[in-house]
Amino acid sequence: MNHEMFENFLSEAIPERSGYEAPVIHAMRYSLLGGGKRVRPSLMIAAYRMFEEREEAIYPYAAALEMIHTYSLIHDDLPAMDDDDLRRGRPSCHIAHGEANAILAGDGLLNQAMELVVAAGLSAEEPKTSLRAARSLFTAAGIQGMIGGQTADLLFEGKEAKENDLLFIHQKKTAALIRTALEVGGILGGASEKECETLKKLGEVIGYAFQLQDDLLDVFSTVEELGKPIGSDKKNEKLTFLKLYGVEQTKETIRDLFVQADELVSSFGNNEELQTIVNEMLNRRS
Ligand code: GRG
Repeated sequence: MNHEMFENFLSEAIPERSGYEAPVIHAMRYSLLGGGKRVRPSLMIAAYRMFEEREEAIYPYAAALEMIHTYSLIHDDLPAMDDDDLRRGRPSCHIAHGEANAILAGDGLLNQAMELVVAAGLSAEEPKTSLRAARSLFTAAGIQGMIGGQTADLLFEGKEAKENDLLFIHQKKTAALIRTALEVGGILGGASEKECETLKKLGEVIGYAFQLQDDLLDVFSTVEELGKPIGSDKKNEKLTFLKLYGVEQTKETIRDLFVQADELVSSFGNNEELQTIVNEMLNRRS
């Protein structure tokens, strides 16, 4: 992915305004443009580029996904949820812009994501393909995906639970957006049904690994490296794989998932960009 072009696209998708809506726009831009690894757009674009050369066509979808992800981080940091003061190396949105603006900024980002995807569909040559991509994206973000997972995550705070409960939370809260990133890249690139299924499976595998790493980083990383508070899971009595199974098993499971991911990526030709991103993700330190 061309990072500079994508950052420009994101910035232009939410231009600064000086009118009455300025406070919410400042808050949206503050969170969206203030750092972030851009893992999900990178995955979407890399999946797309296995089938299509020019990446700009998929920017509206990649930007929409990053907006949805950013809104979830803003809302997750609110006092009513995880109550975290630091995000992407800076004060969380509600600390910098106030709680009301942070709620609105999250809502605004979700809405802007919809506007981008609808506009892209209207000018597409094959609107049905755009609708399939839109359905994947918004289902992943909704009650069957990220919102459902976040609800379960809150439900299990401080509670005993089984592996299946944990799997539900990880698949929905974290893996759903990663899975749709790859699926949308495949759908819009023109991948076959079978290839889309493989991409979805890959998304589940790396989404799970990504969450297990997040558990480890929350304990063993530093605030400087992560750009967000460490020990947040313990503070909120979160149910995590690490808590259930310990460090060694968590690391071993990540290694197993890595092998599975490698096999799935290798089933595609022209997969260098995707391979690089998956490797970077699975070796991440922040
Ligand atoms: C509030 C609807 C709603 C959902 C919140 C994002 C989320 C769901 C919770 C945040 C806590 C958490 C551990 C989520 C798992 C997903 C995850 C690892 C998010 C962080 O993603 P990165 O590392 O962040 O890609 P950057 O800042 O690099 O974009």
